Amino acid sequence: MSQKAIGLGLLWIISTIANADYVFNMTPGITQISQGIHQLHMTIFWICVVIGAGVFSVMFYAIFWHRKSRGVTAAHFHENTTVEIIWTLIPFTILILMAVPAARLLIKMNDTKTDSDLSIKITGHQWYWEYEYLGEGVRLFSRISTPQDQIQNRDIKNEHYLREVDTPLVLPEKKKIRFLTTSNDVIHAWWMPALGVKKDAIPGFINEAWAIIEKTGIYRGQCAELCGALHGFMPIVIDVKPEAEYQAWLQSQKAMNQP
Ligand SMILES: [Cu+2]
Repeated sequence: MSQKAIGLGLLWIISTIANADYVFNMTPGITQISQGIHQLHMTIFWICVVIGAGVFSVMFYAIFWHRKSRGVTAAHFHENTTVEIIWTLIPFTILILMAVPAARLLIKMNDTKTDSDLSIKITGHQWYWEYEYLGEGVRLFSRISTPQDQIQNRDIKNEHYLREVDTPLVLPEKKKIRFLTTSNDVIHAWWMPALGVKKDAIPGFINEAWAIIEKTGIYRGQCAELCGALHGFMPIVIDVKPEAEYQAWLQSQKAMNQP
């Protein structure tokens, strides 16, 4: 083996190790629904892999094995009913098998009506978010907090560049939270990948989504509908707290709002 080949091999090994954390897949998230979406995504991905491998194997076998230089001549049959029935029934069965778990999950995702513990009204504005804790008299305005110097390349960008806000949406852990999204101007979309929630916020309409969050922590999302010049500058941050801490925070907010 030449020195160059060894060098390239070493370079490949080093770059592979360096990129070990570089993943392409979706994350499972922190709710049963987001994990369900992830599972469904993986199941359907593997079904596609098996179909792809099967179809390409047969295709390449046919191309190489039955090539002209081997003296193979084409068969002369047309309209074989048995084959046609088989190649209709197999995809049909696969589609039904995929549709059943997908429909089940969709129905679950849309069940915003039963037993919700609290409702948050989310209003999109050009270009910030407004959160109202319905029935609690608490309202927050959440704007991007990345300094202009970083955006204008005059300063070094921090870890959560463009994904940080002044006031995060505070949510309780293990409670059924109903989100009602709407907008004050143009169409926005409230997208929080960790919750498996992505809902359009449309002026004059109210869309619904829900989540029971299983894990405390800070999670980040973005506006996912092109909504004007600063569309990329209206991030979403949620701060998920244990129930008791959330209640204490809510009471402090209520106290602040009192005249
Ligand atoms: Cu927007």
